[in-house]
Amino acid sequence: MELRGIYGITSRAFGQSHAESAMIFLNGGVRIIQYREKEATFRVREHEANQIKELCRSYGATFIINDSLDLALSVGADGLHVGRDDVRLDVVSRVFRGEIVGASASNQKEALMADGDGATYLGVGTIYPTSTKTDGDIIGVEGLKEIRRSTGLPIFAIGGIKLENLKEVWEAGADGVALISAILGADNPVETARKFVKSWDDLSRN
Ligand code: TZP
Ligand code: MG
Repeated sequence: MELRGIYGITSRAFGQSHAESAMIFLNGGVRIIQYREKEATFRVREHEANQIKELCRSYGATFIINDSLDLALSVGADGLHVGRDDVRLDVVSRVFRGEIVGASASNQKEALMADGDGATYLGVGTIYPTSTKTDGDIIGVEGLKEIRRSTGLPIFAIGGIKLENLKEVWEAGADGVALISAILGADNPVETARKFVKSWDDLSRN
């Protein structure tokens, strides 16, 4: 599985359901999808995650679950993404058979710890202010560059990323970008997803 490019995170913040969010990303050419739901019951999340896993299978996309090791085990996800408030990476590596383990990092220390504890990629942010997550530190592209210098793991930059700042994030050394608002909140989300995929391909080729 190639850990680079556009990474779509499902969300109900812009009116779509999680399955609809996933379909938008997939139809727009995005091939890494994360299911992120912090409020619903386990059984509701299990149902939604299974739906999205099947969608990902039929598109040949990678399916990652946010936060919940139990959910990732239950549905057999390809990957799990954990942050500082979630299950520890050493526990994940003991019990999770999925090949992808993502960890959030907002500074060099967290990046180095995640690297040492077995993460296979990093979610690095919050890069720019965004309405979908307001509790994280804004680290800017300077913070991203510092983390880039400290690890060889694939880095997905996250937070406030738009078509207009994609080049800046690419130049700072990200391997990909994780997105909610710029795609799911766009007037034409599928078309916008396509633009992100193409823009990232163009940047990577040149
Ligand atoms: N972590 C940092 S920002 C964010 C998460 C989960 C939400 C995604 O940001 P955006 O600006 O909606 O793409
Ligand atoms: Mg989390």
